[in-house]
Amino acid sequence: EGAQWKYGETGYGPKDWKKVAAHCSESAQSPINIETSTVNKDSNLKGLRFTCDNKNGMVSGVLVNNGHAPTLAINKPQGTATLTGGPLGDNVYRLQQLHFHFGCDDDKGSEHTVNGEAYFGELHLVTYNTKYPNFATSADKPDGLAVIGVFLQEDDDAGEPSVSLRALSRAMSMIEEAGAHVIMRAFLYDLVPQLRDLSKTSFYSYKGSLTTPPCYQSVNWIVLKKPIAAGERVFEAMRDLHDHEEHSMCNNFRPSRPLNGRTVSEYSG
Ligand code: 1SD
Ligand code: ZN
Repeated sequence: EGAQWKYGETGYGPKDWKKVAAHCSESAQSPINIETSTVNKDSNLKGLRFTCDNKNGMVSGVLVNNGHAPTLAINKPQGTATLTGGPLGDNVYRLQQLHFHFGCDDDKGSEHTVNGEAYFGELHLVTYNTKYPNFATSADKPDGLAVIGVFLQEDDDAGEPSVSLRALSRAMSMIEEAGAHVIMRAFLYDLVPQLRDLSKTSFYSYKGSLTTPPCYQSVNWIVLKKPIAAGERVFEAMRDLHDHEEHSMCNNFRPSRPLNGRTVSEYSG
């Protein structure tokens, strides 16, 4: 077995991920800092379409502590969602899983930053291109994945946390140890209200990578401008999660990678 990658400065932290996965040192990596003054306001860019199989965007699956992030692996036969349009053109992407990155402190935790500012956390909705047979075969293809990133902000500014986010954070108390899992469901339209009408939602998009090893450069990133509300209890539940070394999982974000000439486009909904 190879070395276990991790977050932080010691051991196989982000600076050493290239020793674990060579792709991590390539030039179109994620996350990035989004400088709003230099984004390409692309008037030809169309809105996205997000369609859920079930009413209210109900999904069910297994919430897993994989040691890196609390991840809801969606049981797709019971209903999932598709994403198309915008920078994805006619390709149809299917939702595979969602997971959270978050900070130990309230002033950092998101992977993407905007004008150098981090949010407390970032939700990732991971979708794969249905022109490939499944997630695993699409994960290393240049057009293989699309990930919707949604910032988490403290409730004072953004409202109350959703019922679904509170339910997810309560379920996290049942999976504090790495390897633990619990079956649960969530309502995507409640978790991220913008998903109800994604075609009217403003976002940034660019071509990048998985933010964790193996760092494949296969991701069409779609970062929503408007955050969702979280709260102190949500943050605390996340911070009680443990990694493989039984440390707190918090600060499970990769520092920004250089843009290296890539274009970030902006869609204003
Ligand atoms: O960090 C996740 C990783 O856990 C896994 O879910 C991967 C997809 O195989 O995606 C990355 S990320 O780029 O969505 N952060
Ligand atoms: Zn992620």
